[in-house]
Formats: sequence, structure tokens, C-alpha cells
Amino acid sequence: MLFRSPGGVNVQAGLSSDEIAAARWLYGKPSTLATNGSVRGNVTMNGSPVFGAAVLAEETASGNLVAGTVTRADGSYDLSAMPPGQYGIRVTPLDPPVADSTPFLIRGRDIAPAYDSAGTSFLPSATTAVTLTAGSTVTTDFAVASGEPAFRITLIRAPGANAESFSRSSFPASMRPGQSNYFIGVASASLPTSGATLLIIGNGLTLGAPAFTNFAGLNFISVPISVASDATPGLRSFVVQLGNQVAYANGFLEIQPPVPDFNFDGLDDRFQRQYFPLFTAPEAGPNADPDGDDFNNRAEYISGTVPTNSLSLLKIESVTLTSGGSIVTWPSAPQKHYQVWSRRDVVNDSWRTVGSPITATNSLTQFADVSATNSFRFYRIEALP
Ligand SMILES: [Ca+2]
Ligand SMILES: [Ca+2]
Ligand SMILES: [Ca+2]
Repeated sequence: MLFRSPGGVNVQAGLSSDEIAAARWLYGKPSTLATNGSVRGNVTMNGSPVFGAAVLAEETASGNLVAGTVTRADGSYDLSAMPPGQYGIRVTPLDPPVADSTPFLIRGRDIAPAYDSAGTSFLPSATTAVTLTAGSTVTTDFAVASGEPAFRITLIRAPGANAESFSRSSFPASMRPGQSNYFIGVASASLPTSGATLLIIGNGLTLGAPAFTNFAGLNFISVPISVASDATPGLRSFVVQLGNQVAYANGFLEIQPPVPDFNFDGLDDRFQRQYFPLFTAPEAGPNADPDGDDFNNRAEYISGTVPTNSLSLLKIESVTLTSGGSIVTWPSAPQKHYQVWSRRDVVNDSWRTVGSPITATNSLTQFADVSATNSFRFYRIEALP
């Protein structure tokens, strides 16, 4: 709803936050909807309604866009099913109805044929602060200034570590928390070639000074970027500003979640998609045990075992007593973490850890308990999240 993306719905990437808001609004239970708030209002220019103006809601704390829509023919808009919180609301023009061969981020016709006649010759509004409480509806009207924006963003420079690469597209870019010392940017034929600032809104981003480059007939503005490990996942916006002129690429940088979980069940979707035809099916859930080995799917994920194979489970393969100690062997998964525990007596002794946690490098891990020479021990293996 905020931008185009290649190849229809991206089932690997899952849903963006504004798609989640739309789904909540369209299909939400009344009890859920009652916990959300709405923003509505009208957008006018010189006293007349503006058709097809983009209206965006940005969460103040994180800088993430959580909802976006376009105005109807009467200039009205609704942003529904938004979680309570503090938001900034702004109105920006869509791109004019240029030919497909001319770069653009989003035109009216990319939303629906009727929006081909959207009004695009106005300047982005200032941002209005709105506080939403559960069940509230806040009315926010905008009167935008007429005129063609001095510049627009029509391309996003792909984030990467190579300062010399000007790979770009009109589709959103994405970065993961922890990626650092990358370059990212925006481009178009009309962007300023000096003096402007490039900001990406929101928490957890460290941006350097802008660099201006003309490449392939396009004006690029680029900045070094690092994404903190605790950056809030979501859709961020690029802002180019020169004096009182401003252009937005709304929601064109996605900060990906550390672990994809688009069905909100707490279990890594990559694991669920790997083993189940439908990753949202009940048998793919964290507490299900479809292979009946007494380890639920969450436990199998942590231990690196196969949730659809009853023979694949965390267990001790063997314990061998040698003169150098006990050798404990168990089937493992590379990169998974394990802790060995032992006790001397089932009744009169308690479990204690043996050594430090181990990161497996193979499908079989061996651990030598050098303290266990010529003495009887019980062992257990714990898989660590
Ligand atoms: Ca999941
Ligand atoms: Ca199982
Ligand atoms: Ca299993």
C-alpha cells in the first residue's frame, strides 16, 4: 500500500506493517478493533479537495511507517486499525503519470487505474503530531500548497559496502540489524547536486555526511549507514531537504526483523517453511509435535532436529568411559548451542553443568568430561536457544 514491489506478494518477506494494519481493519475481530485507533480527515489545495494525495502515518518513537493511504475524490482519507501511540501524519504527492520507461517510485495507476488522474502538483505537507488511544478517532485536515515540487526521488540506491557501486531501482531496499559501514542513497534527474541533506527517519540508524554524485545522467545523494542491532524493524522513509524544499521516499527502506515471524507465533518462519507445506498450519505451530517424538516444534527448532521425523530428536547417542574421562556423544546441528549436565546419583545428587556451552560444528558432537575418570555419572544434554 505504500509502494510497489516486484513480482506481486512476496511470501518470503511476509507482510509489511501497513499491510498488517489493513488486514486488521478488513478482517479484524471487533474486540481487536476496539483496541485500535483511527485517523481521518480531508486534504485540500486552495480550498478544493485533492484526489489521490498520499497520507502516511509514522510512529514517532521508531520512525516506522505503520499505515498509508490515498485520498478519495472528495479529498477524504481514513487510516484505520492503528495501534494506540504517538504518530506523525503527513501528506505527499504521488509521482506524475509518467511512462513506464521513466523512473518513478509510485504513480496513481500503480495503485488503481482510477488514480491515474491523482493530483500530484502540490508540495509535501508539514508533519502533524497525533496521539491515538484505544477506540479513538482523530480528525486531521491538511491544506497543501500548490506547485510542482522542486525535486522528487525516483530511485533508491541499493545498500552495499561498495562505495563505487551505484546499483539502483525504484523498489524498496532492505537492511538487517547489525549491518554497518554500508552506503545507501536516493537518485533522480532532479535532485539537488549540493547543499541538501539526506535523512532516513527513525531509531537505530547512524548516517554519515551526504555525498553528491552524477552517475548515468542521474543525481545521486548517498550517505554511509550503519544499522544498530536493536533498530526497530519496520518501514523507514528517505527525506531529501534543501532549504524549505523537501522530497520523501515513504517507507522505501525496510529494516528487517532479526527473525522473520509473520504469523506472530514466536517461531522462526524459515524453520516452519523448511519443514511444512503451509507454515501457518496447526502442525507447524510451536507447541505441536506432528512427528510424535515428544519434542514440540519449538524444542526441535532450538535443538536443530527435524520436526517431521520421529527419529530426529535430541538424545545422547553414547557415553564411553575412558582413562581420560567420559566421552558423551549426541546428534547435533551445526551452529546450534548445547550444554552438558551431569550428576552422580539420580536421587541424592542434583544436576550441574559440565564445562561451558558448546557450539556444534558437525552432525555429531563429542564432549570429554575429564573429571569423570573411573566414576559413575548420569548425563543430559540441553539445547540452548
Ligand atoms: Ca512463525
Ligand atoms: Ca516433534
Ligand atoms: Ca523430530
